[in-house]
Amino acid sequence: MKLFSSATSPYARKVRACAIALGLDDRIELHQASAFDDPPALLEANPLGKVPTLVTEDGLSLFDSAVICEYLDAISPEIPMIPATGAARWLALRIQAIGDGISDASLMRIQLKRFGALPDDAPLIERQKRATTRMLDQLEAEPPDTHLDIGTIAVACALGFLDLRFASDGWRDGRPMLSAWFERISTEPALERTVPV
Ligand SMILES: N[C@@H](CCC(=O)N[C@@H](CS)C(=O)NCC(=O)O)C(=O)O
Repeated sequence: MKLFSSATSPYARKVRACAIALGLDDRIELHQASAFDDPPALLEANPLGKVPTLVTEDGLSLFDSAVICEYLDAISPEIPMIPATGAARWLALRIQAIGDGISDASLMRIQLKRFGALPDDAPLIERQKRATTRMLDQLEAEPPDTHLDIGTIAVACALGFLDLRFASDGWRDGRPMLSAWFERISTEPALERTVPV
């Protein structure tokens, strides 16, 4: 399988971490792609021009990160990252949406600033920041489980992205429970091996 990925994308990290946890990483060939450069091979696989994009061994291209993780889960004999049924499934998917939502808001902040040339206090940027703050506060009140699944991976990748791009926001400040959760989950090999640089 071929995975179009970038070293800093929290969504690509989510897929790579899932692949490691599912014992599939040695079947994946990583193709580093800078999405905004519109590399032709990426556009051919995914006209939306986004990473992550996976091309399966059958030549099917899959995106976005949630769909790719679901595919990897389906072809792996390991314990699933997405529980098949019941309350555990909806909880894991809900936590995934929380992690991806924080990543979406963070990415939007970057793009509005970089491409929209907006100042840090522009209303749309402030809105993304407020959404992130509220969700981080909710996670502090109710930290996720400490086992690895699609939800905990997504939240860990989102927090890692905050460390990379918004370290000065100090997301750990006043959030000891979430900080401790993050320290603990970050020792999982799937996350340790995919830390963004
Ligand atoms: N919802 C998508 C988001 C993917 C995404 O936005 N990736 C960014 C890189 S972090 C990208 O490729 N951006 C290029 C663009 O928006 O044109 C997913 O979960 O895979």
